[in-house]
Formats: sequence, C-alpha cells, structure tokens
Amino acid sequence: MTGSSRPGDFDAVRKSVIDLLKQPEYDDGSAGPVLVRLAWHSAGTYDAETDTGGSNGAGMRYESEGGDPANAGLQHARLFLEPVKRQHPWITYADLWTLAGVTAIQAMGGPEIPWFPGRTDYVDDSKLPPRGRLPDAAQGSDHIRHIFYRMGFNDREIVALSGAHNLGRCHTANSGFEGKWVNNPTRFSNQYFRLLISEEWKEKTLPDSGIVQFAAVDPITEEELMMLPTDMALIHDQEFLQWVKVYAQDKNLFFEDFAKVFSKLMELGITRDAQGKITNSDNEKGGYIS
Ligand code: ZEM
Repeated sequence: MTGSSRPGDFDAVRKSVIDLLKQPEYDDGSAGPVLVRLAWHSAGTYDAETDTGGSNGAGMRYESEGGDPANAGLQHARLFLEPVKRQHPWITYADLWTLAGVTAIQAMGGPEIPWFPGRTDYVDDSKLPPRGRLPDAAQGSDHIRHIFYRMGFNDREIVALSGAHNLGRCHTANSGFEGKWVNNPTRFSNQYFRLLISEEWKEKTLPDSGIVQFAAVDPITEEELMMLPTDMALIHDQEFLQWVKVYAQDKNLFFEDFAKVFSKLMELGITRDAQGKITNSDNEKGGYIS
C-alpha cells in the first residue's frame, strides 16, 4: 500500500483506490463495479425541486439511507474504501466515494471524468432524502423518466448514464436479480448498448423468487447474459432507443457523453463559487478545508 499523504493530495487517493481494485476473491475479480454503484447511489437521491439528497454529506453511513434496501450490497464498497480513508484521513467520505467511482471507471478503461472536491461529511437532517428515491428495476420508461427528470437529466443523459451497466453484475442477495450484462464486466465499453440491440432478449422468471428479468446467450462465449426490465425499457421506448442506437455505433460519443453526465451526477446538489469552493455546505462542521 502506498504511504500517507498531505491534505489535498487527491492524486495520492486516486492511486490508493487503483491499488485496491484488484480483488481476486470478489465477484469478477474487481472492486471497480461496486465502487461505481456506490458513487451513483450516493448522488442519485437528489431531488432538484426540494434541493435534497445528493453526494454531499455521505448520508449512506447512517441507517436511514444506508439501510435502504436499494443500497443492499454497497457495504462491500464502503469496506473496500476503509483502508484508503485510514491512509488519507483528511479526505471526507463524500469526496472519497465520488472520487473512487470516477477513478474506478477510468481504471477499467472508461473516460476521464471531471471531478471536483470539497464535499463535507456533515449531514443536514433537513436535507436527508427519504427512501424510494433510487430507481426500481422492475419498472418501465415512465418510472425511469420520473426518477431521472427529478434529478434534472434529459432522455439522452438517461441513456448515457445507463451505459454503466457495462460494469458489474446483479446479485440475488442484494436485488433479487442475477447475472451480468456483458461478458467482460470489469472493462468499460459500449457493449451493453450493442447487446441490447443485437440479441433477442427473452423474459426469464427466476425459479426461487419469481422475479422477472431478461436473458440471452452471448454468441461468442455462450454465457448467459441478462437485462433488467428497466434496461429493456431503453429499447422499447422510441426516444430512448434512438440514443441506444447512437451509442451502440459510436463508442467515442458514448464515452464523451458519459463523462459529462457522470460528472454532473456527482455534482448534484452542490453549488460552487468561481474558485470551485462549495458554497452550500457547512464547512465548519467537518470536511476538508484547504
Ligand atoms: Zn445500476 N443496478 N441501475 N446503475 N448498477 C445494479 C447494478 C449496478 C438500476 C438497478 O436497479 C441496478 C444505474 C442505473 C440503474 C451500476 C451503475 C449504475 C443492480 C444490481 C440493479 C438491480 C445490484 C445487485 O444486485 O448487486 C436501475 C433500475 C437503474 C436505472 C433505471 C446508473 C445510472 C449507474 C451508474 C452511472 C453498477 C456499476 C452496477 C454493478 C454493481 C456491482 O456490484 O457489480
């Protein structure tokens, strides 16, 4: 493990995150996908209308948010990051979780994502998000729009963000769904979009739970791959479908759009002054002060 660092040395933190990505005993051998999911769930509670939720505050450390069934499994991601926090105690959890997400994406072959520091770990009780703000995979395009419009995203941005399902897998114990979307789930690419269009996805009811997902056999590896009902909504909805087609054909545009929209996701609920300092959180109550 690399040595400790001076406050504000975010490159040292990035390096520590990269050092922990390889986890031969865990899932597909990488902590990367679950770190990306942690970053997304930390931010995806945002509601633009009431200006509540978002990554600032790292509220998932507490039961009210951490115990939301939607966040099942993310304790693994938080535990992976504990040694990094111990090594760089000056970084806030809210910065660490978001920085780990963007670092993991790039290390897995994805785009470089603009990331800005300054989140605090102060939880403002009046800004705590209620449960139920994260998407439900069993639903369709109306629900997807309801959830992501609430955060301030448009249809193109929704499809770009969904491309994160190139990474990782579903675990029966966490969500009830099972399997991976692509055959190389620790490599960031646009394969998810290509498979959505190219394969014939068949409804599949999981025998023990009765949960419905979609399945196809990968033509090359002959492995079974999966899609969630919400993933299928992206090809059944004509507005979404046009972006799925674009990203399936143009990996560079997908990477460009994904970098922008993931950066926007990490910044939800945060306002900054011209120097980049966060102006709407209470820095006195914990957090990194330069
Ligand atoms: Zn996911 N996601 N997600 N997602 N997600 C899972 C896993 C991962 C939805 C969803 O219900 C699920 C986005 C959008 C949406 C990742 C990133 C991003 C799982 C499986 C489910 C059920 C969890 C499990 O069982 O462990 C729904 C309904 C979404 C929108 C409609 C967005 C946006 C993401 C990032 C930008 C990632 C990386 C994973 C894989 C996690 C892992 O542990 O491998």
